[in-house]
Formats: sequence, C-alpha cells, structure tokens
Amino acid sequence: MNDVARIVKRIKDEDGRIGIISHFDPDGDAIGSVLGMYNFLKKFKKNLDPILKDEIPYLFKFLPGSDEVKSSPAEYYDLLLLLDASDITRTGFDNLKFGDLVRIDHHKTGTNYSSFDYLNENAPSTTVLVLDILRSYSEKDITREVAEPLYAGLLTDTGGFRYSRDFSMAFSAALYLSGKGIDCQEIAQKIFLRKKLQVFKLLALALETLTVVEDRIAYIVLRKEFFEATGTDSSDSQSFVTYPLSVDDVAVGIKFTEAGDNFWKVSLRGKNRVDLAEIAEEFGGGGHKNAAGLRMEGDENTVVSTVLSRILKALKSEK
Ligand SMILES: [Mn+2]
Repeated sequence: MNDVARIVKRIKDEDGRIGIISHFDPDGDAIGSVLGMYNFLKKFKKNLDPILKDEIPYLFKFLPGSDEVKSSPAEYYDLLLLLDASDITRTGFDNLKFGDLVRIDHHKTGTNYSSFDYLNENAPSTTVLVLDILRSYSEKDITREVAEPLYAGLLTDTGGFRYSRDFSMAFSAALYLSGKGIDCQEIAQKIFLRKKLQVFKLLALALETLTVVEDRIAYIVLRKEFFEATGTDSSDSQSFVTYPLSVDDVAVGIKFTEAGDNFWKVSLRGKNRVDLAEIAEEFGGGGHKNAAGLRMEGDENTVVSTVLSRILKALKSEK
C-alpha cells in the first residue's frame, strides 16, 4: 500500500475522536488544509475537531467551516491529523495527547512520525496533498465547501501562482478544484483585494525601514510600536515580505517582526539562489528552499545583523 492508501484506510477505520490541526500563526495553506479536510470528513465522522492555536485572520474567515475551528484541543485524540506543519511543536500546543499521528506536509524540514506520513516537498501547497488523500477517499464528496479552502491554500502558498517547485502539480490541482463549483475569481478577490486601511498605514511604516544590503538582500522591520500606532497585529503583515523580495536584483527578502520583549520572528524569501530552509534550520526554524522562517531572541540590531551576516555568507559561497 502506498502512503495515500494507508492514510485513507487509517482514517476510514477510526471510530473514535479525530483532531485536525496545523501550525500556529496560520496562513492560507494551514487554514485551507484544516478546513478542506474537516468539511470533507464531516460527511463521514462524528467526533471531529478542527483546531488552530491562533485566530483565523479576517481575510480567510469567509471560508466555510472557519467559525467551527477550536482554539484548544480535547484531552485525547485517537487519531490526530497534522497538516502543513513540519513537527508537532509547530502547533503551538505542548499538551497534545493522541494515539496515531498522520502528517501531511510539503515542508522540506521536519520530523517523520510513522508510516502515516504523506510528505512531498515538491508540492505547491499542503492542500494539494490533502486533495490527493480526499480524491482517494471519495471523489464525489469533494464538494464546493471542500474545494474552496483547498484552492485558497494553493492560491496563497504559490503567491497567486507566482512561485512553485512544480507548476504542473499546482495547475492540475487548480484545474481539478475549479471544476468543483468554486468561483476562483471571487476567492482571489476576497483574499487579495480586501485589505483594511490600517494595513496600508502599517505598510507605510514598514516600508520606511526598507534597507538594501550589498545589492543582494533587502529587509523590512516591523516594530511593536508600528502595530500599536495603527491598531493592527502581526497577522496583518503576513504578505509584507514580498516588498523587500520585490526589489530588483535582490536575492533574498527578509521581514523582521518584533513579537515580544527581545523576541523576533524572521521571515525569509528567496529567488532560488540559496537554501533558506537550511539556514532557518540552523537557528531552530524551517521551511522551504525559497520560503522559510525562524524565531530569535535579542535586540533588534543583534537579530538583524546575525541573520544578515549568515545569509550574506551563504550568498557569497553560492557564487
Ligand atoms: Mn504550506
């Protein structure tokens, strides 16, 4: 039996409690994976919890099922489905108890748990891998409520079909999902064209920090005071790393976000020159070659210079 068939059988065989979970600070792919799986399995299972540690950003709240997501897990799950997360710690919960674990993911880094892992780092999104599972489970039950979140994950994780390791996988999944009664234009509009005015005020402050280093790296800094001044939070800046990455000739774009006292979240995006997942991993983070993240303690100057010098070193040795 291959990975997909094994996982489908394991889910079908489960009569107990099933949890569906993804990473903290959920993005479109995390939310889409959880909701796509949840809306599908609802037709077959009773004891089913979709769980996300952090609130769903308002841009994704239109997705069916988003108001049913729980912010804390039950005491025990007979079966836990971990989606778009390289490791159980990425859920943000340290009290998860479960029997078997299924991991479906496209991150390059991470822990292998069992024969119930379905991992493919070439996949454009985790929702595409979830789609493989659901197609094998029951094609006719992939209804609009299932297809819409899956498409949203694919759309956002490819940056609107701008980047992917495997475009044929991305386009064939998109073609399949578009035949399931979803309105692709409306979904794109809801996700990309509904920003609040405060988000632009935040962007304006962030862009004032835009700095280019040796013509190869560009970065922005999001300080706590920016969020306070504009009435926003870090989920409003999820897409901002595109701006430093968009600078001509720059190979790596970085966003530093102040997430606490002396605590920073660092998002790295690349143009296929260095392996950012490898660099993020050195600092306890992870991700993909061209999109990775890490967390670091220290003051702004220390964190910025530590990350910059590591990436400059990688860029120089890559030449
Ligand atoms: Mn993803």
